[in-house]
Amino acid sequence: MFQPQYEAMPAGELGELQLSRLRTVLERVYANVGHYRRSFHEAGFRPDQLTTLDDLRRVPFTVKDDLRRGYPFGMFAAPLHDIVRVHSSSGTTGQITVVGYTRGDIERWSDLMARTFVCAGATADDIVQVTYGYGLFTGGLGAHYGSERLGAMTVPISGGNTARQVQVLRDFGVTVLACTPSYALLIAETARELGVDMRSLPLRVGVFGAEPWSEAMRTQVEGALGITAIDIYGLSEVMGPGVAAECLHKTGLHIFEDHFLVEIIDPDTLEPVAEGERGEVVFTTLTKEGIPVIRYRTRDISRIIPGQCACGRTMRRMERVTGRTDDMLIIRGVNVYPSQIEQVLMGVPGVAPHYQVVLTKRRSMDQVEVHVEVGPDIRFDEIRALEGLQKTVSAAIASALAVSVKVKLVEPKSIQRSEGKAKRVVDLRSEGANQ
Ligand code: DLL
Repeated sequence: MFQPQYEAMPAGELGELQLSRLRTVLERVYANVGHYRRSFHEAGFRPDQLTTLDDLRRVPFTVKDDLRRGYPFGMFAAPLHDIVRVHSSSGTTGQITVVGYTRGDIERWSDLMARTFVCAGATADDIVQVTYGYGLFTGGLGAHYGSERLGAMTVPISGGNTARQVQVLRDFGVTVLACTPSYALLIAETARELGVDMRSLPLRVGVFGAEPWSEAMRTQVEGALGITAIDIYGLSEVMGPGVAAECLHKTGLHIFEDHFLVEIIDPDTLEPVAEGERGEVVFTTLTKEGIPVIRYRTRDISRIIPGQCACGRTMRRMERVTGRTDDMLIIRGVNVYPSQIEQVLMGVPGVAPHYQVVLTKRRSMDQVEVHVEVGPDIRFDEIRALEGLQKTVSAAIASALAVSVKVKLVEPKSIQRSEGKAKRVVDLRSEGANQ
């Protein structure tokens, strides 16, 4: 553990720490952020009325639109003079939102990312290749500061130029790779083409996150690179990476609860779900100064895994995030996440782990088509083999997800590879695809 005094804190002590930190952060936003002052007033709540953690339920939720309305700096709780860094969310679902960090925030973030690396088994003796993008995205610099805080040799290569990534992995004897899981697959594919046997290199661990990925994808990447792949989670509004991470037991992601208070709610009723049930993850930051968020609705779906982890960390674990409420497809009444489709595809021999879910509209009805690449062993001109494979994929999806979708096999390499977050859903419903 990197900070055992916190990571293995008894639950009672953790609760006390959270309560005192919660009071401080509520006072901070009440005093400094117009949005919170107004929303607390409307709810008839004052920070000095907080006596238990449950009292937080009297405070309204914060949503992405609240942050957008404050664009760029309106939600900051510290004077701009004290802000030493800004990042922003990726903006894939609308206008970007800006987050600001004080010097203290950067310190704590570095610690939490060092914790993340230690969760993955990394030490100061490791060589860490940071392939998350550097820039406004939190992945690159977040991982960079954490790796340096750990004392590891840090290679700040950022994303892109995949052949160069392979060369550096090999020549520098890199032992830890930090990137998105989909980019890890592209690195594996590129290494194969370059004749580099990744499995014979010193690379040992992957610290992968920033997008949903399935357990089957983990097996693929681990096999292709000859590593242990660890899932790490975070979001820029809450801090960036370093909010939760798997340890080597790989039984859920430890939430760093001394800094983030977690709630799981039913996204329709907004009430807490029963313990261990799945729902939308809501975070309150307990120690951030630049832009604390109170009851922030992430739109990510997960659940708290009951029980203790064998690693000795007492921080509770969340299940891997299967998807976001806004990525959820409703196919003839059945809720489906792209990552569930991924899980099925990866279990079918003959298809490659590259896919996209394409949405179109026909006579005002939504159509869902899964495009998946055939693997290198299947000849694309063998009609019969393709027909058989298509039937197998369709049947596997129908049996696993209880809904049938149209499957289209596409040629190897025809699905665009990503150097960051993969685009799994292509929505053509409002384009010329309407028929
Ligand atoms: O993706 C921060 C990050 C960087 C996390 C590097 C991990 C590693 P955003 O760009 O704001 O921040 O996107 C946050 O990405 O709400 C989830 O929907 C998704 N996400 C992040 N990590 C995971 C994960 C970064 N391990 C959004 N599994 C979040 C599934 C993830 N989804």
